[in-house]
Amino acid sequence: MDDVLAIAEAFSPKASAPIESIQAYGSGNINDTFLVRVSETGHQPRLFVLQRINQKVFPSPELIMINLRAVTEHVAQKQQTSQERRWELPAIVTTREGQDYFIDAQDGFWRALTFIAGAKTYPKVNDAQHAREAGYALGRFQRQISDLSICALHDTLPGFHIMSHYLRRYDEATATRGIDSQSPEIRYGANFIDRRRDWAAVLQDACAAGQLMERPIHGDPKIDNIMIDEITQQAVSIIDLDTVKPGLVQYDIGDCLRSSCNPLGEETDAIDQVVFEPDLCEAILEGYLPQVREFYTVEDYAYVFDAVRVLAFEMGLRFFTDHLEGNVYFKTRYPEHNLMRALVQFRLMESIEAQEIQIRQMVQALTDVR
Ligand code: GN1
Ligand code: MG
Repeated sequence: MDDVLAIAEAFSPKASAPIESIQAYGSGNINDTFLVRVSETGHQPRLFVLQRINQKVFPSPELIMINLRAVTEHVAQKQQTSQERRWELPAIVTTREGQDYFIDAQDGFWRALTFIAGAKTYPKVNDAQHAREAGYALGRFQRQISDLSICALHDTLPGFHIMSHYLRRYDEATATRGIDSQSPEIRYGANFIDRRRDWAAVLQDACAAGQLMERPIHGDPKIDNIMIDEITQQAVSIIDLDTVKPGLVQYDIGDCLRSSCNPLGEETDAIDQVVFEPDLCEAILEGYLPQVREFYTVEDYAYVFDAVRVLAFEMGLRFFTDHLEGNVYFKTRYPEHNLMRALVQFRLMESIEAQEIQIRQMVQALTDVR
């Protein structure tokens, strides 16, 4: 932690304010995150979140910071009336020199963000109320950035959510390792992918055909990136804004649904019990759809079902490929961790597919009454 202490000091407000503590924080799969507590004489300690950006994943992390500035300034400009419910996005904490980031002696890329007090995130959904709040938070965020020009945003992660890109990587990984000699789980996964690969680019195809359009999106609105107020139990923030960039709103609602309608969460090893829970889906859409009605088109609604199906597939494919590649992208706690995560997403996808008619009807019904 000694190195981290020196870096935290670069972001702490005054040279005289001692750092009280630094602890590892959160459960992100990509970056390293710490919570830093700074003493303030006569006041409560000040907290901020310190992160080292994973440069194997994000090749140009300075673009993340440019986007973050554009987004937070855009949102801050908008009027907030006093009777509105609490809602705050993480803001950049600059270094003592006024910079948005700090590069250490090993070329590590660090940045700091404000801490959202009195609220927490959950790795899986608790109940329908939690799901409704997750939907609300995503919808509210998308609405707030919907009038930000996509030209103002850099592509922080080329190929993100693009299925042809993930399938190419998968093909390369299988060409290197071969599948036939592998375990039954791997052969099952490979079969699963083969049966769906021709359909996988459905969202990108709809975009190329002019049915869907790129807008600013969050990119990673899984359930544990939604912060819930500890007292009111309402969503007060959506965090992890590294993947805010031009994309399809379907990636966002698909990711929100696939991560929030799986009550066992994406880290479970009870694969056979994984289901996509329709009541949670309904609650999310009830929270989400009223927020996005200003900019949603008829086609946007029509692709909500494909969105959730694709995002479960995308995540399964990415975890599976990472397992084949030797766990080079997502953090893992044991060698088969990514394989397990992939099987959870594949099982979830089967449950989604089995409920296609009901989910489509649900979206339709909630669209009719909006
Ligand atoms: C990664 O870092 P984290 O945990 O917020 C990943 C997302 C996945 C998620 C699955 C940049 O997000 O796309 O949905 O893991 N982020 C990136 O848990 O690849
Ligand atoms: Mg993330």
